[in-house]
Amino acid sequence: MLNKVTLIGAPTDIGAGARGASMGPEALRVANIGPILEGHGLEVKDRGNLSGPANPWLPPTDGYRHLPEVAAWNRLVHDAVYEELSDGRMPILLGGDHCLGLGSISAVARHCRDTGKKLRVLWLDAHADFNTSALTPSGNIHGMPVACLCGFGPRELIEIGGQVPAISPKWVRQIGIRSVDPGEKRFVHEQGLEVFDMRYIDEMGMRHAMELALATLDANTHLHVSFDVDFLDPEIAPGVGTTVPGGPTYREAQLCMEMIADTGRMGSLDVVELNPALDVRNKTAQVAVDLIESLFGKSTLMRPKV
Ligand code: 5AB
Ligand code: MN
Ligand code: MN
Ligand code: MN
Repeated sequence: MLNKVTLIGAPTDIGAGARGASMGPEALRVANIGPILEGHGLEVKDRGNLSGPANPWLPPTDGYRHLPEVAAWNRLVHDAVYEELSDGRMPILLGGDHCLGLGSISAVARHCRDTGKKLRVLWLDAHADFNTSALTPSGNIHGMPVACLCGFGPRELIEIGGQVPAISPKWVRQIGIRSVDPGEKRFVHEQGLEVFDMRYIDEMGMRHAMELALATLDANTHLHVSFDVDFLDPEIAPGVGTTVPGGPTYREAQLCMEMIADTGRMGSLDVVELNPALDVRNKTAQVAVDLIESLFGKSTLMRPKV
């Protein structure tokens, strides 16, 4: 794993259905993300925040809300993430809502094409984010990034990384899913996304789900982790715009992160959908930072002798 990381703030809620994710980057900094990562031996650079268009808070047109602004933010994210990867650093995108996964992952895919690496995307989320303008119940583009990355979306969103589609559905593993819209569900099956939903995690356990989700990684794999904070159960993470009950507990989420760390293959990370306006004393930001520590190898790892 790279030991140089770069924090990239993208303070926007342009793709979301609730205002407030624009305050996410600062809440993560207030929860000490930088110094805590430094405490794990990483060299941390904070590039500060990107500056994109304001949120005009308009209703959707033709199935998309704020399409030009979403495209503008994602171009900024793409360029920053691509630059850091080219510099041999691991970008950590501090969102911002999840529409930004589009810019981030299209840059990662481009970097993988440049370097001949195999890409795997781990999507930690309550939602599949596989809507299109025809399927979406809301028009909110934070519910569409995976579909856009796979080539299903408007030109200005699918072409950001230079190649359409940016990724194949076969490269994606989704964990923690428990809220999928009816048309979206059909489309997920049709495109063959690999989904480990909460029922699967209940029945088989987080350990088994993660073993399968990480099974095809090899020495040449770049693993991108897209961490939508609403992945977590709202009991521990109330500070998100779209809470869905029945998510992973603190321990299940820790195990998930520890198993990712054990692979040593994580090359980039998004932390998105944190909404400080809905949080309680910044506790969701703190939980997110705790989990990020585990992603970077914090673990007690003490085993009984018997
Ligand atoms: B998130 C919903 N499926 O499309 C839609 O938080 C919710 O990035 C999307 O996962 C949630 O509006 C997007 C109902
Ligand atoms: Mn999401
Ligand atoms: Mn979500
Ligand atoms: Mn959300």
